[in-house]
Amino acid sequence: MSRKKAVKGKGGSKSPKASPSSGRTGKGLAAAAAPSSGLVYPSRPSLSNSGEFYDIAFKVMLVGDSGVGKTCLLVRFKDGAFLAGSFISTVGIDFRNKVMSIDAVKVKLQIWDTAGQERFRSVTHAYYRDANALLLLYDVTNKASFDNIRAWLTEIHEYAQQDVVVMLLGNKADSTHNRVVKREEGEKLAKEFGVPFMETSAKSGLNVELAFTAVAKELKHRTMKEPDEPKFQLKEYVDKEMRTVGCCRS
Ligand SMILES: Nc1nc2c(ncn2[C@@H]2O[C@H](COP(=O)(O)OP(=O)(O)O)[C@@H](O)[C@H]2O)c(=O)[nH]1
Ligand SMILES: [Mg+2]
Repeated sequence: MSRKKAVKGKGGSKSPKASPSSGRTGKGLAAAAAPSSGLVYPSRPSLSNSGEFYDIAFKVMLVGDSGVGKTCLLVRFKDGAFLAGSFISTVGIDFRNKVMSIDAVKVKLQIWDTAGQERFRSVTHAYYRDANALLLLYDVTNKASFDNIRAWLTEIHEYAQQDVVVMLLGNKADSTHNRVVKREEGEKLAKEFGVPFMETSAKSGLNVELAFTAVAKELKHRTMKEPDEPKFQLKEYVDKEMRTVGCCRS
């Protein structure tokens, strides 16, 4: 298998390749064109000398109401840091690349963040169309963000690819005093829509790595599954690996 080189995502800067259809939505949504197979290849790998090699690549999008912690989740996953304060919510970043090793295969996740468009739920349909996976977030301290999940799921079902991997994340699980959405409510909603669910915290790091690893594993297995290999069970994997708040995972 020949390895490709990842072009490093630069927050708030140029995208690797602006697709004509998404140009009108602002640079934050200018997406790299994805071949119909779902794999994404950097258009100009020679641009970066510092990128890592990878075998397969996928686009992951973060969606959910403004303020739920999408940008913080991405920064935590990519840089291992937590950004406190409100300035980040208006800024947003466009995408970050991260190469993960999944069963000896280098999987590049190109993770897209919205740049504030979600305030008006005007995330464009082009944004969904190219996604191989969507992480849908609500904030456990904000009931409205939870109630809006149904509307987000409706959008997703309408505009995303049929086989898109969707995972529901209840973020800010560290905020025990301000919590208004019970974990069981998240579980129930996820079950209703048949999507895997976990609570996360961009602040403490709870389940952040797991959420992205689970998505990478699912996408890798779908793409590279041997005929006699059993199907990867995403939900079972998540349920087994997940740790609850107050426990041990970071
Ligand atoms: N306590 C806590 N605060 C968080 C967490 N994630 C994000 N925040 C805060 O929530 C606010 C909005 O986060 P941001 O990432 O900008 O949300 P976005 O609009 O969905 O991108 C910021 O003040 C963050 O510091 C978390 O896991 N726990
Ligand atoms: Mg943001």
